[in-house]
Amino acid sequence: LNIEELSIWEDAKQMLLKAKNDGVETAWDRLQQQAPHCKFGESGVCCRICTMGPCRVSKKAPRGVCGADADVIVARNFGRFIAGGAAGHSDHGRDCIEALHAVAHGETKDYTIKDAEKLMRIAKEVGIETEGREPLEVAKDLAADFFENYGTTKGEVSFIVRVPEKRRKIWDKLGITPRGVDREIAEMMHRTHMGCDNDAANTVLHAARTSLADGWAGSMIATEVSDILFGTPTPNKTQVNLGVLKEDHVNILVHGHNPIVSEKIMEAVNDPELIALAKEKGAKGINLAGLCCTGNELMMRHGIPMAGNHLMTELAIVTGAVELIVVDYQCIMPSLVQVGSCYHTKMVTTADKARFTGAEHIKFEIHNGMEQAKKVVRMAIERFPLRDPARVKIPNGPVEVVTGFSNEALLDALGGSLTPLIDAIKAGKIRGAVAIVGCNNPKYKHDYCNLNLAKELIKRDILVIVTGCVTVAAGKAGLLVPDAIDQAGPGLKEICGALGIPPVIHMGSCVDNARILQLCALIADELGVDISDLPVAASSPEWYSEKAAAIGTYAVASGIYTHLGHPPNITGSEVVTNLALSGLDELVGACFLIEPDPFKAAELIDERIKSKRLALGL
Ligand code: BF8
Ligand code: SF4
Repeated sequence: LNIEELSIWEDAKQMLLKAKNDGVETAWDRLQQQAPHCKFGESGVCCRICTMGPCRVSKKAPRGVCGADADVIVARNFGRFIAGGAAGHSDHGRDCIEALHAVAHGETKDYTIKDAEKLMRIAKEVGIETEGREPLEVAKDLAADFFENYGTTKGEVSFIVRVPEKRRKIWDKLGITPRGVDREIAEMMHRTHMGCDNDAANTVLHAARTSLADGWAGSMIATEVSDILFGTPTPNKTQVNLGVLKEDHVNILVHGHNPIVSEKIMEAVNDPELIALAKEKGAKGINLAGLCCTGNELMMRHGIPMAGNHLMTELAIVTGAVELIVVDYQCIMPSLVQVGSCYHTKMVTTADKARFTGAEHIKFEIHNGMEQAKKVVRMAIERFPLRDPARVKIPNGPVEVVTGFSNEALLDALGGSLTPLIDAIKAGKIRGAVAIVGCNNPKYKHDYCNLNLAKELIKRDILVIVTGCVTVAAGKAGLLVPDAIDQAGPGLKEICGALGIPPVIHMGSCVDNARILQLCALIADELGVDISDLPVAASSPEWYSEKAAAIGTYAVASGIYTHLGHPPNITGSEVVTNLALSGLDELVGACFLIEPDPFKAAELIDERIKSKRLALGL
């Protein structure tokens, strides 16, 4: 492996070299062992849905034992892929509702309502009586309403009220209005049982419906409830990259997705008794840093620094300076246990649904979050004396970022209404907006596409919004500060300069892509058009996960043209591939663009934005 080719970042390269010298295996090594990948799997034509198979279809054997052809097999695999992603985001949302429910019913002292104004506003929005009522009473009803979003009888999800009229009509006509999160996911599992939905296009439409239940319910509920419980983000400054780790401190990393765990860890590291204990053990203090989406959650709300994104998670441990990594669920490489065991790093799991062999399990529940968090922090402190200073290397030079742009904060920055933003779009100073979201994937040079796409777009006066792992890429390159306007085109520079905001705006974690959906809907409503009429796009250049595919699919089904660096495993079916790349455009007003080169992708996205502006008469 040529380390220079693996990542664009200095901190990553230094740690890749250290990993090599320390004999630590990383995702890049294992990718090499796995290559070349199975072509049947890659094109989606391997079916393992029943024991008459497994079947892998080809020109020579075009149908599985049951008679399913490539189209049916690919569509079923894709449908289940989307269901997996939607389940991840949405089950995270459910855990947030459980916390809200427990708070409302007085079942926990560990969590509270931090943003009562938002609680009342959201409750009112979904039709709950708020006049003259106590916040906790309203919270009971809101939790109950949100729980119902997961069921089967509601008919449509609560946040359907946010969907522009024209979009709702399109969904109704196609029969893809999401009815309930669990219902759509379960129905996808049913449809893809042998002998059920054997029409590829029909299965793909249900995949769209399932993803919409994620975007407009599961993820949206996760975001809104997290704001209610932990505070709605407002702009704040912090730092990113491995340089945020501190040589003379106890270093704790939070990794995963749900702020229910990471918020308590954050409180525990500020506990005076624990800080005193850390000092007793010879450390100057306790340093907390985030990884991946739970890192995004803490960064957005509290300015906790971010150590890295998906491909930095193993490398953060390779610094040898991490006492403990505490995780909840999703995107946590099982390899972290092994990497940790090469140093003194302890891995702690907190959710019964995400245990890792070899890690210590400290179960977090709504009623004991604080107690458990203190246990975890104490455990980290106890490990500080075990650190081998000779094996510690922390890359220096963390980079400043500005974060915290919830829609509420963005509106504030705009002076209370969307008008200045819309005027800037109309005047062509901001030509459009693109959300660059999602992951890393070792099949790409780490963050090369994420970063270059962002840079290319802002040069073209296109506002960029980032979430998830792309946040760290943009942050490390210095794009998340107001000064980055110097890298933007003249129009974007003028507007962002006047507002004092960066040309690349951080909106949070992956469930927070729901904030972007809402923003698009607000702009569409303001203009009296559909979301698909807006000069906007989405992109996930280096995506890897089922969740990212669900996000891409709900973006398209919501009318947002979506770029991916590589296709999902669908290329074995002409029907499914054609639907994704063009057919969906006729049905939902948007489709996917597949382009691995970020410069070409920027050009193609720009073309689309141009055509949308033209159609709007701009
Ligand atoms: O939900 S961006 S690698 S951490 S899947 Fe995972 Fe991808 Fe990162 Fe968050 Ni999102
Ligand atoms: Fe083979 Fe059909 Fe069974 Fe799939 S469902 S494994 S194609 S027989």
